[in-house]
Amino acid sequence: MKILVAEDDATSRLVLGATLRSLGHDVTTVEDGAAALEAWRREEFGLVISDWLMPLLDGPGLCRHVRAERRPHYTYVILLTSLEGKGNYLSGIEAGADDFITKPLDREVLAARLSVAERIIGLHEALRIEATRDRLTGLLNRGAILDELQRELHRAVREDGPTATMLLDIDHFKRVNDTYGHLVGDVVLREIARRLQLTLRPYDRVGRFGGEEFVVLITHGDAEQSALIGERIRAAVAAEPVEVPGGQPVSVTVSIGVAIGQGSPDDADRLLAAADLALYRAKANGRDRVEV
Ligand code: GH3
Ligand code: MG
Ligand code: MG
Ligand code: MG
Ligand code: MG
Repeated sequence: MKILVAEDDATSRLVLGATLRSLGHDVTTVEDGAAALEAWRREEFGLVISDWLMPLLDGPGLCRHVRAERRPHYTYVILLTSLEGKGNYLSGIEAGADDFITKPLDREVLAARLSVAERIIGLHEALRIEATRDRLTGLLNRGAILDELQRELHRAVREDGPTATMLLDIDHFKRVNDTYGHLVGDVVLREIARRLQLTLRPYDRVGRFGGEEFVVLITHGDAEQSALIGERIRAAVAAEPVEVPGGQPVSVTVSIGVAIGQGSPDDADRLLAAADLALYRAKANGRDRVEV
């Protein structure tokens, strides 16, 4: 596990860090809650182990920040304490802590607590993947790709650069279903999804928007580059018919509409509408083509 340790006492910090490493974990240590918060914002930590009393930001304070800032992954928080008493326990729970470890540390107890943490983090991750994936294609589902679009717009505003949104729609897909049946239609959808992923760069995002429509987000994409990527996708789909187990190969094409966004994080709806309009033009101009 990637573990972040916040502890102001140098000796305790060293001992805890060494113990966690000896248990096979990837550990980052910091001296205060404020430094921990900074590190947590920068990197993805599954588990935070924090001392209670620290000078700038204490354990419960750190915990409150972690709970307030929505991140896609869950952060399991364990508070370290030598403090006794119900009041502290309750205020730790109220701050959002998942568990507590009392000092002095016991290696076996620590290992046992970590196995609970691992189980909860694993469950959360499995749920998150389940909730963001499209079952048929394995791509991001509609909700997840819209979340990604929002994130991408914030990034574009921060970096003052362009970002492109692409809508793809399979041409005459109803015919595929009508001619070969729904199951073959599903095979085609899966294969198109696979070709999309193969064609895109690792940092571009692709999701199934619904039915036989897909969304592609081109990070830093300007008009020229996006037209190029769109054309690459179009060609990758049209190049070879889709192999179908026990049946004839099926030829399909896609139409693609591209819209370039810049400026506002509130642009998601406008961008999608513009991409939809471009897609409509691609259909009207004969399908199997890209319009920006
Ligand atoms: P156009 O070129 O204008 O896009 O024509 P089209 O036939 O693709 O358009 P239309 O929207 O009329 O048809 C979309 C079809 O996609 C209809 C629907 O049955 C099919 N479809 C949607 N989701 C699925 C799915 O999950 N599996 C299968 N096999 N077909 C699906
Ligand atoms: Mg985190
Ligand atoms: Mg302390
Ligand atoms: Mg459609
Ligand atoms: Mg279609």
